[in-house]
Amino acid sequence: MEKIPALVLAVVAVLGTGACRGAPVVAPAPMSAPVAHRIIPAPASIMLAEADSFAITAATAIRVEAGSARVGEQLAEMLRTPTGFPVPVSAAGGSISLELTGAETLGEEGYELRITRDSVALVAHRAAGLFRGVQTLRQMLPPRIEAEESVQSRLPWKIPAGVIRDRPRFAWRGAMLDVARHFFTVQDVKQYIDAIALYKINVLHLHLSDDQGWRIEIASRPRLTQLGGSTQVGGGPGGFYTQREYAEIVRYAADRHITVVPEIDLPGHTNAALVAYPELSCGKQAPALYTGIRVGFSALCPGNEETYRLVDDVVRELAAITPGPYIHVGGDEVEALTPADYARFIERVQEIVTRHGKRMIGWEEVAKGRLRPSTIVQQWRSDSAAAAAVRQGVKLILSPASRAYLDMRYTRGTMLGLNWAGFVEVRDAYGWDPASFFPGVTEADVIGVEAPLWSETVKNMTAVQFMAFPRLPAIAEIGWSPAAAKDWESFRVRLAAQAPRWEMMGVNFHRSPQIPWP
Ligand code: NGO
Repeated sequence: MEKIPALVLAVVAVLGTGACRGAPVVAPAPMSAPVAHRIIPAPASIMLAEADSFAITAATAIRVEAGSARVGEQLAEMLRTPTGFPVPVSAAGGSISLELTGAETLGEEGYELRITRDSVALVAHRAAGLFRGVQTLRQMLPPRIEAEESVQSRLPWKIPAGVIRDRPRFAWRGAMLDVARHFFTVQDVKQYIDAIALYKINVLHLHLSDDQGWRIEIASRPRLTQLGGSTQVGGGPGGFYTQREYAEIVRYAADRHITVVPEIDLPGHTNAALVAYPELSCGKQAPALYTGIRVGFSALCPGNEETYRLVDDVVRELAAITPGPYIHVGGDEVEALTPADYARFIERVQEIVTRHGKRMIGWEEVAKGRLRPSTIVQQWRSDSAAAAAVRQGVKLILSPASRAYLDMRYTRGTMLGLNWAGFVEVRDAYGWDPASFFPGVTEADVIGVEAPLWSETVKNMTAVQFMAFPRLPAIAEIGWSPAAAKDWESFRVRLAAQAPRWEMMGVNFHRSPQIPWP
């Protein structure tokens, strides 16, 4: 702020439109909405002087230092194509600077943006913070910044002057993609990573195995993918990632400061594994490949030592190709085992994951076992399970199906998806708070939120996008923005402003009647 005393800073509170809460909504035309009304998730603090602005021109250059060079290059790439400007990146100088001189209090992902008529200074403590700040800049530029060819003639490229200070409320803001029910290619997953990065999502959870398919190569157990990867829901050809392809996804995500969390669902949801290794089922009968969408019928036999040798092989290989600290072991919906057998199984798997140097994550059912304090429980269905996990002293990821499941249908009128947890319109996805949603669960118990996209009915990327947009940005804001900045009237206007951007990006979305689309 020091550098722009001459500016009369208009305080554009993100809460600003809240006054009309409950009243009939007279929404401003989103395209003419102030820039503050375009940013999702809402920054922690934003002061803009809309009358003054920084313009990107043919002379714009980006100044970086060693630790900010990659993000500087990413920003330059974002600007070059649509503007047609050269946008050089160097240590020598430039009107846009990316610095890692930010205070430690900005944390891993916080950043500050100081924008004057002459310069843009983006400051963070870590490169991830710079990357998040670039997403804010991206949203402050006109939607045609997303164009895939030069639209230079349509100047100007302006960013309003002001100061933004921002950092996330929760450390975990995840998106889960089920690549087991329907398989998605490496290219598909990269496309999803690009779309979620725009909303400052920092975890991609890949659901890599289920009854219908095993999707990750395990070199010591080739039959898992040879047999278990050969089909999907509806009987299509399925598919799997080689370890090299998986590493490519991990690298692509890391480049966007997104951690990949691989999930192998155990001991249930294992029909595909049992097709490959029938001796691991208690009945020792080889099941047939499964292409339906029932759940709960399959389980690895917990009394068979061979089961733990398979789990060890899988976890060892997965740990070796996963730089992130977590391995998700599922644990949901096991109807075929006694509670005692289930609990013992989970505790042994927890030891295996720990031995391979990773932290275990499991769906809420795993809290029936005795958990290490480092284990993380992912709530999805019940509130009592969440409270039970908290009593064990573990932290929670919240994915309440009635709010955060991106595979639920929006309304009776939208046909794609399931509705066992009800219909989830945008306002439902937005209208809850992690610190007060469950009795016995406080903000300190929660490490964050995650939006799972299960793919029983979701067959291609057009469908993935339709289910994720606009609900994923709602979950992203719940995870990032301070509780005090949460405001439906403000959010729906900012959401409407995403439409031209998504159209430019080729991202399909649900035109919810709750949103004043342009
Ligand atoms: C449940 C189930 C999944 C389904 C999903 C569909 C969990 C954790 N287990 O969520 O197997 O695909 O619902 O919404």
